[in-house]
Amino acid sequence: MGSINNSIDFKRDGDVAVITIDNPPVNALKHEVRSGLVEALKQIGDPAIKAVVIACKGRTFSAGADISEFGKPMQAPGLGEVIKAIEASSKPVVAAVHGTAFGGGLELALACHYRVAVASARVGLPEIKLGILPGAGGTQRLPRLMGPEKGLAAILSGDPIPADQALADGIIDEIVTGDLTSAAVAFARKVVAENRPLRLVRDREEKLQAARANPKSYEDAAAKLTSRSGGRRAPAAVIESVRNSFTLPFDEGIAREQALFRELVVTDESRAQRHVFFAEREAARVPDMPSGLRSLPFDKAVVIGAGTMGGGIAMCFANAGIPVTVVETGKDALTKGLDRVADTYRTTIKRGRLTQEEMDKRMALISGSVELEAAADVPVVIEAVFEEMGLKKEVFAKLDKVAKPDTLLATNTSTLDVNEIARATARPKDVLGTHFFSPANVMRLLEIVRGKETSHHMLAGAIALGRTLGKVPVVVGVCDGFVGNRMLAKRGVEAERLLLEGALPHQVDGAVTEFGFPMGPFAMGDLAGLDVGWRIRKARGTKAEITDPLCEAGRFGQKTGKGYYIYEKGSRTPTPDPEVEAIIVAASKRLGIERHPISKEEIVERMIYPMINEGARILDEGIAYRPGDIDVIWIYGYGWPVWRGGPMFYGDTVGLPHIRDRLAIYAERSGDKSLEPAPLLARLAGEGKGFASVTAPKGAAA
Ligand code: T1G
Ligand code: NAD
Repeated sequence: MGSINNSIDFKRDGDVAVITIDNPPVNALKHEVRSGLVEALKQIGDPAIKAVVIACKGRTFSAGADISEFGKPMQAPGLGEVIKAIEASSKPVVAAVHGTAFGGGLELALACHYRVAVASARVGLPEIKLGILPGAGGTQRLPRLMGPEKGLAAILSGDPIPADQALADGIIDEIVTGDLTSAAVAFARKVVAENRPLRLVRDREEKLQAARANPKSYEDAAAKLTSRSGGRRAPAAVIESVRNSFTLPFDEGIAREQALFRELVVTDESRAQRHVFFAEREAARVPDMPSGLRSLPFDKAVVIGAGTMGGGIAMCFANAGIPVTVVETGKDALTKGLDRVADTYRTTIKRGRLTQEEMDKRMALISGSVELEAAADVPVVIEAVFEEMGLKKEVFAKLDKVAKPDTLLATNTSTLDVNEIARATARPKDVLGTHFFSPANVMRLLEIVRGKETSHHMLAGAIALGRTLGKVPVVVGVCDGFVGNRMLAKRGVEAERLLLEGALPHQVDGAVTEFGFPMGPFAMGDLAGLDVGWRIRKARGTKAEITDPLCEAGRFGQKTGKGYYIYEKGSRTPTPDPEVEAIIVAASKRLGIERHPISKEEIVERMIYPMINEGARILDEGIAYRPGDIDVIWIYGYGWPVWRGGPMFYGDTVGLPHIRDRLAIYAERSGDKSLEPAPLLARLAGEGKGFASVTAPKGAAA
């Protein structure tokens, strides 16, 4: 409880006023905080007060505007008024920064005359990650400290800037040690004692001169930085607004920034990215999970199998500083697997994203073995051997004998029944799926597959492990392909149907990448390896009219240099291959299908709507708790464009009645009953509702 209101406290430390924000967990600048700040600043007129410090309680300086207030009528005072009140001060105002001063939080600090920070602090303007731009002066003040080009890069990436870098860039004036507020008060007293100038950032023009002298350099930098922004509105608005910082008078720049902010905050793009922000945090919540569960100490690990996935998973542990042992069938396979890991690190070094010293440190954390006994004394084992049920059950039965009690036993299977694998042990409560995505050391998603017997203790452990490895954990139930691959399979069937009817891989991939995916279904198939699906189909006795002949011809994708596309040696660039076109045309002929042109719009509908439909079934079956979980899975596991919010959010944006009607047409045309609108989708469409109205059933177990 502050002296001004619940969120704002005003204290005197001698001749320095200390205004403290206290709105846990991240001091978001909600209405009460803003009005409290304006009230507090009214009190600094007291002649006994020589300077002011603005600080925050808890784990961080303000992380910005309260995102949950967006889309609602904004209550006055706005952040702009708070900033005006700070800039109107005739006494030095010092911001005391710790944790993450993000968005409006940094803009508040930039309105102060000086900023001091602890060494662990980070600052940034991440608004672009919410489909907006800084709306409280960030695009006008940050370029005045860093210069327009550096400022532009910082705002377009939205990434955090560590304190030492912020000091070098002139954002922070001093890095302090000891108690932050006391150090800030001392700094403020020094400013008064040394009669330092009260320069507002708004009046700082020196860093703008270079851009004014050579605006082309800015335009070139802007073009380079947004070469892959795919027509999204926010990046273009940021470029315009930062340009205004050195081409318009300050107040005009501010007015235009606010206008752009108002335009963007109501776009589907921003609504989508705000949805993802909260959905990502919600996704790790398991409705029936008791609180206060004891977590597992993940201080070492074992990975079984050093193939495409095993190697990547081992890198996740090493990247998190956790020693890991990789177990393989024999020395050759082990050496091959560890060599591939080293190659991957070397590629990262070549790209300038890792130092040799860092690589050496991580490789030193990865050891190899051909003995499963290596798993005798570790808190977690992740199995990533071939996708064959018999083999996996054999491995888990052996693990059951070797591993100590309370070991998290996880399988990386992408499709198999986790309950059946668990039953190969006497401790099914300790077994679950940890479904990583290829390349495992890059993709951030971790589908945690909860088995019927899986204990809350192990579930909580797996979620915590996911976070430790820098992943976005989402808990799902057991079914064929879980959530992501189950929906992907629907897209795969329709993608092959499109090829048979008249499209070619590059046309389908072109439409899907234009929609916003980094790559289309066929290039993605080539990356993951067409043989994975082929092994599964052979095991099940099902077939694919086009992909099977490709695999029989040894075209497994990038790993064999040929798949749906052909790849030059050492290149990952897909090139259309007339041989593939011939195989496709032959398949259409074999099946008596008349090939015809298919529009981009139809391709996109048939790539997306069947997945949304399957998502509705997944929700109905309780395999996913919330529509947002499905969206997070697709954004972090399958490259769904974040500014479209994920398949379920996108479905609501398009409107479920339209999707229902289109699906009915495609089902009719193809005779494929699985394309008929799912009961949940049809019901919501009929009721004029969206998936957003679907919430996690209380106490639900996936
Ligand atoms: N508004 C509302 N709630 C927020 C929030 C925010 N800005 N930031 C975090 N939360 C909630 C979050 O939902 C979660 O809630 C809890 O706080 C802990 O967060 C004018 C307009 C600061 C790095 O984009 O990046 O300013 O799930 O789990 O991992 O120009 O939160 O517990 O119920 O993420 O330690 C710009 C967003 C806003 C920063 C902390 N600011 N936040 O990470 O905890 S736009 C941002 C973060 C703006 C101005 C514009 C991270 C964090 P719950 P958490 P964390
Ligand atoms: P892979 O063929 O590249 O590697 C499998 C490795 O397991 C091989 O190196 C093999 O020698 C080793 N192995 C086999 N039996 C073993 C045993 N008894 N003990 C130790 N090692 C053994 O396969 P992958 O693509 O890495 O797939 C591994 C698992 O991950 C599968 O279950 C697959 O479904 C799943 N998965 C694959 C992907 C993908 O995109 N490739 C994505 C997610 C999940």
